Amino acid sequence: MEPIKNPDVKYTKLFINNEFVDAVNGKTFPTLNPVNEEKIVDIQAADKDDIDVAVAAAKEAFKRGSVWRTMDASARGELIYKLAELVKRDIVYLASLETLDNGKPFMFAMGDMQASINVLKYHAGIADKINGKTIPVDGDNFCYTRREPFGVCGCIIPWNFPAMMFVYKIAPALATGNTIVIKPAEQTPLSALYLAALIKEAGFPPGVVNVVPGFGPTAGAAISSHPEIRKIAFTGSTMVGKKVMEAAAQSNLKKVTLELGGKSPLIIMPDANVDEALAVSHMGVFYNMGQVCIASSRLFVHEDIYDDFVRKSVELAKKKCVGDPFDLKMQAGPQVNEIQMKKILELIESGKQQGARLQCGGSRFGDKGYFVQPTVFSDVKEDMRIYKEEIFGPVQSIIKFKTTEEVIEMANNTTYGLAAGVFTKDINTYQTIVNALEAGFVWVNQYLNSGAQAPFGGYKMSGIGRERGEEGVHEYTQVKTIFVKQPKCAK
Ligand code: TXE
Repeated sequence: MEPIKNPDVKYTKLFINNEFVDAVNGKTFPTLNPVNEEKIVDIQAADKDDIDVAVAAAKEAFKRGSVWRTMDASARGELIYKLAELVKRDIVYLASLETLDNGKPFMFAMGDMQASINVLKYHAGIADKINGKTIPVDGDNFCYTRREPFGVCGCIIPWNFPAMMFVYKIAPALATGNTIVIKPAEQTPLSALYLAALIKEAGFPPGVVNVVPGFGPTAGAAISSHPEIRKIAFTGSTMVGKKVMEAAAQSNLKKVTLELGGKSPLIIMPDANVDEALAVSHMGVFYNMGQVCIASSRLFVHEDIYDDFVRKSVELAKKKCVGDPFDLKMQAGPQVNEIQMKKILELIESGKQQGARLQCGGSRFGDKGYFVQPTVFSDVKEDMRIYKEEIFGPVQSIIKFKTTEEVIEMANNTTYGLAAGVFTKDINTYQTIVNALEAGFVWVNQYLNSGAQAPFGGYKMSGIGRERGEEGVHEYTQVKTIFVKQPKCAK
């Protein structure tokens, strides 16, 4: 499949009530091409006033008696399915737009779009299967529960998987009958705005989905503190996650779900299939230029196989083709922006200074665009910043261990708890490790694979709540319990 190298940008305005509109104050911001640092286009910037307009539209769409509110759940499912088909129809264009705006290699962007289609189809199917319960309570009562929508949901998403994150948020919210105000990341607004046009084309009523590109401290903060938004779903940094939760608490105690950062351990036991473990641990941290919340950013390798594993990991990193993400031969593109590139280079510097052994990479790649060389550190220790902090870049940190007990302790020695992995052929070892790991998602003899049906989310400071699967759907509902007086003879 060939990309469209210069995709036309069709939409640059806020999407409210199924129309593209200017921001109230008319301000704009540029979105940049991370390959050449040049402006792609100016985007209308939402601020507090625009969030108020968008929330009013979403509230109106949710009003009792509205088209959306009275629509059958199966009909909501059909609309979501239609949206999935439109994404499929325009997959090459959407993936090309994502590559342009984010810098990820085109085939990765295609993978994101396919994952988005899968997530939409899952939620299309589940829309009319969100059941309550009948509960055998004591006394002359009939008791049942209903899972009801919250009403207006706010969503704030990051730039590492722009379209996918958009879909992860809107699909369960729509399946459960909510309405939405969603803010894409300021670095990557383009695919979200195109998806907005597809939402209209699919036939969703006006106001059901409103897309408000803008900055975090303005538009984002206005969403998290809005008194009429009843639930907020956020994906981003742990630091901002705390702010979102604080604003939610201070405003109206809206329900909060958070998907935050990680420092995920991947453990390679001495009996592992080394060839597979090598390839998987490489992808685990270098996929999407390391800009993945579940990146296997701490690689624990048993001392018996350590030297060989490090040597081969370095060979893999050195072979990586870095360059123009529209070139199908490239396996890595640039980081999303200058801030991220500088953060990564600064952490690499800290690794060098704190005594980790730099095996390859370690610098910027070229002098135009936000490229970073694939970097491997060995001899990483627990007190180093590269062990503790989320780098979010193409940096592999390898740590040597001796015993199972020791590696469990080290793996859990982090404030995060998003994901983890283990490679071993021993059933007892794998069960011991899997059950001991403090992480919301654990892979065995693989890493990164996932599915729309499987719940995903973090332990500890990696998040609150789950996305995807039935658990993810339930996060967009609140339970109403109904007690009905019942005649004795009905018991
Ligand atoms: O994240 P922010 P940034 C991690 C990763 C990365 C670091 C910083 O380590 O290097 O975070 O990235 C919005 N109120 N992750 O600065 O700021 C913002 O506009 C409300 C991990 O880009 O958290 C954007 O839409 N919203 C992560 C979103 O929050 C605010 C993915 C995320 O941006 C806000 C991204 C505020 N006060 C970064 N300030 C993952 N879990 O995958 C910002 N935002």
